[in-house]
Amino acid sequence: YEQQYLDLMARIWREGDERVDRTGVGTRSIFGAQLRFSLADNAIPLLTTKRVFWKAAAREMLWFLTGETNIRPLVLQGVKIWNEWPHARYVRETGDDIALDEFVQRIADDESFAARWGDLGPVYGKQWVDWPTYRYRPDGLYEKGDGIDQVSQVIESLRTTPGSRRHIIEGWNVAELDRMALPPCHKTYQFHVGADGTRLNCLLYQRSCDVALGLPFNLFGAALLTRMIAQQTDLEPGELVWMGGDTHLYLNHEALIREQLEREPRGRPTLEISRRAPSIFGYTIEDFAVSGYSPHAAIKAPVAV
Ligand code: THF
Repeated sequence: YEQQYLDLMARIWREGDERVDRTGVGTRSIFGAQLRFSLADNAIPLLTTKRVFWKAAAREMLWFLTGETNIRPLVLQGVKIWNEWPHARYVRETGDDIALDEFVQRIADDESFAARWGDLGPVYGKQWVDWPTYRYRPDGLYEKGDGIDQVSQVIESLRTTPGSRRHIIEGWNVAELDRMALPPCHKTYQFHVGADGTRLNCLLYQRSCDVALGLPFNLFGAALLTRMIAQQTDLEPGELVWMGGDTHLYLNHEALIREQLEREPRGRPTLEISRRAPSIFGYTIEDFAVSGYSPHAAIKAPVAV
């Protein structure tokens, strides 16, 4: 299964078009890519050709499910993957050229500082469980309606109308993109019950994908979400299909890419979920265990902001 990832990485590096991207770092990119992973028998798409900090990816997924958009809960759990964006905004808006580590420490120590500077805007979690709605009044103006919990709705629709083709969690709220620190990359999750009615499949559409740093996290996260939803809906895990739009490698990840492509995959890790939580919102990190994971060493690389 991992070979698909390595083949994609090799192909982008070999054939991708070089372009200057939003971050100014530069990428090689292809447009349109697909990967497929079986989730049967607890199989999990977790790369072994470098150590992936799957607990950080799991904590990020649990954080999405809380509806939270402030990085503080992640910071307090030692998850660093979202720190760069609030830091960049702080430096830009205040002119205070504080170091990243120091900024993150302040987010941890000072709740009101975190409230002011730690928020990413209405990103994933907010849209997933509290998509804003508007009610039109007779006078033609509109007022705020109740938020939509897409996650609960998908679980309900999987239970009541499994054959539906509308089991979708959408992050791309057009009206709110301009208030997000970053518009969603993994923007659409579609769930699907296989023809025999017992298996839950997931298709993730990602509009923009950092193959070296982000994709390993995104694949694990999507697989974990599918596993939790399968458990909540009494379905067996089926398949994860991943589709990428602009699928790229950053030019400054060259050393990582060369190193990783020389390594051989090591076995097939599995993910066990130790208990069925009372609802999709009731899982904790202690409920998840990965077995059979003895990866090659982690490879450090800078994230493009
Ligand atoms: N922006 C860019 N340029 N790449 C991304 O992958 C990305 N994301 C999220 C939002 N914007 C993005 C953030 N997710 C790492 C992993 C996931 C991220 C961001 C960074 C990362 O640096 N991983 C390292 C270290 C992990 C750690 O310290 O815990 C790694 O080696 O995996 C894609 O959703």
